[in-house]
Amino acid sequence: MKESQRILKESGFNALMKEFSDKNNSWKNVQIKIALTGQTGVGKSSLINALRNMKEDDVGGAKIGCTETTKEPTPYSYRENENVVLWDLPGVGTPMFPKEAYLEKIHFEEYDSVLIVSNTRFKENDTWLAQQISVKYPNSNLFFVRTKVENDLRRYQEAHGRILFPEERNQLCKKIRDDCMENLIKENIKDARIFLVNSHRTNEFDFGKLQSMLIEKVSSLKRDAMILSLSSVSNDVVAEKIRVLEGRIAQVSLAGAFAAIRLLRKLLNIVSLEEKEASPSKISSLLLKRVCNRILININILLF
Ligand SMILES: Nc1nc2c(ncn2[C@@H]2O[C@H](COP(=O)(O)OP(=O)(O)OP(=O)(O)O)[C@@H](O)[C@H]2O)c(=O)[nH]1
Ligand SMILES: [Mg+2]
Repeated sequence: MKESQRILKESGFNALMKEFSDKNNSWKNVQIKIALTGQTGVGKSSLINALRNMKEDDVGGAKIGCTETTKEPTPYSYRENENVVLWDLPGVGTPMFPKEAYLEKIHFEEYDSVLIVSNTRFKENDTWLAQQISVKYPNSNLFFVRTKVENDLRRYQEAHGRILFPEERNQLCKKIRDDCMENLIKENIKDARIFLVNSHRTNEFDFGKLQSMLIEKVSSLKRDAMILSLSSVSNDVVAEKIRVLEGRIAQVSLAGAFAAIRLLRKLLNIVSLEEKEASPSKISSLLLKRVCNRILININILLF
């Protein structure tokens, strides 16, 4: 508050409004890079579209397909903030990105988080990459995403000729997660964070948890930037978004209050001029003056 008064006194109203605006928009300038890598066809691009709450055909949507589609690292920014970027990376061992050159070509130290994506248990190339990242970039936030989980459930249902009970469904998910975990532990990757998703339905399985985890792993300013950039596809994100926006109310109200004071003062000047002229509108001017003064007093009590 004192800072606001100082700026107002020293630099004027417009400078103060600019200060409010800069503070409120600072999150837009924070850069966040998230990498998605994995073998061809596992669903990297589909996951990117799901995280951005977009479809393939939307403007800027990632192309998906049955043939190898992601051949070059491709950035996809969030609609709400172009500084939060999901990078669609070709998998390890693709023709242009052989294993030997993979780490040289993709600079993992530049990313805030890395998602290794697979539609089955994690295979040799995935575990090799996870080991390399853990050793060479121990501060990186590594996540494992297991896609197309609903296919496993469907296959199970078909085999049993009936719909699964919710408990059976949960058990099957646990089995898939445990199976992935065991496989990673065998390759000496401990405490892996595994998320099961269906990129076509973001309200199922661990999609919301994945978003929350991505948010949690970035620093606090980046966290706000990311929350405000995310489309509200899950309840977890909606709750986070409300929390950040509530924190901004004070800032925005303060800007509004200063603007209101300025407006009321202008109005009072006009009213005072009218009073002097003894025009027919004098009575309404006096009334208006009283109202303006009362509002000004109230705002001043609130502010100072
Ligand atoms: N059922 C189901 N299908 C999915 C899911 N994710 C992706 N797919 C399908 O899997 C196929 C490949 O998806 P992409 O997103 O193009 O896979 P990718 O990893 O980007 O593939 P490349 O670009 O070739 O490396 C498409 O037909 C998608 O519709 C999912 O969660 N569930
Ligand atoms: Mg792709």
